[in-house]
Amino acid sequence: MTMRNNERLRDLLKVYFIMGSPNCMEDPVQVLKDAIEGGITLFQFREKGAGAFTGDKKAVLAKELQNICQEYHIPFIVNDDIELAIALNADGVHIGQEDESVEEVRRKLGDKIIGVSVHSYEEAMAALAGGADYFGIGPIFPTATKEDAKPSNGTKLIEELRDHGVSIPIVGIGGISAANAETVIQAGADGVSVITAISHATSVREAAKALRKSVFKDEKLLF
Ligand code: TZP
Ligand code: MG
Repeated sequence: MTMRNNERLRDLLKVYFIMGSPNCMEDPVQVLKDAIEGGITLFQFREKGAGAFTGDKKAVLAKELQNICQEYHIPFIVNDDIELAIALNADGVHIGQEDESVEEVRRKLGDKIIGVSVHSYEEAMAALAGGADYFGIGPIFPTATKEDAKPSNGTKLIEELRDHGVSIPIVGIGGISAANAETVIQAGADGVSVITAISHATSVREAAKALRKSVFKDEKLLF
C-alpha cells in the first residue's frame, strides 16, 4: 500500500520529528536514533539555518539519516530540496509557498508523499487542487526556530478546514511540546511536528516518548 493513502499517512504524521544539523546539540545521527527509539513516527530532514550544510556535506548527512530511517522503518521526508529527494529516492518532500508549485513537484515525484505548508484557507484549497497529501499548519505557538516564521495563529486554520469538511491529513507545527500537543490534536490535527521539543531536550529519547504519549493519550479519549 502506498504511503499516500490518507489513513496510513494520518498515522505516520502523529509524532513527526523534523531536524537538520543546526538543530542538534550532538551528532544528528545519534539524535535521530534516540528520537526513533523514543517513538517518533515520521522524520523530515530540514537542513536550514545558521551553519547549515550545503552541497555534498548536506547530501552525505541526508543519506546517513535516511539509512537510519530505513533500518527502523520510519519514512524519510526531505524539506524543500526536490532534487535531493529524487536523488535519494526519499519517501517524500515537504514544500512551502515559496517553493515550486505543488503541481510541478507532483509531476516530478509521482507517487511520493508531498506535504505543503499552508497559512490560509485559499492556500489550502490551492495545495489540495495541486495534489498535496498533507498540510503542515503553523506556527501554532510562538517559535524561535524558523527565522522567517509568520506570527503564531493558534489552531484557527485547522478548525476552519475541519469545519468545512476538509479531511486531508493535517499536522500542526511551531512551538509544540508534550505539554501543549493535545490542544493541537483536539483542534482536528492528525499529528504534531516538532524540532526543538525533541532536538534540544536533555534526553531526546524521553522527549520523543513524552510527545508520543501526549498525542496517543488523546486518541484513547476519542475512541
Ligand atoms: N514552520 C513553521 S514553525 C517552524 C517551521 C519549520 C519551526 C518549528 O520548530 P519548533 O522548534 O518545533 O517550534
Ligand atoms: Mg520551504
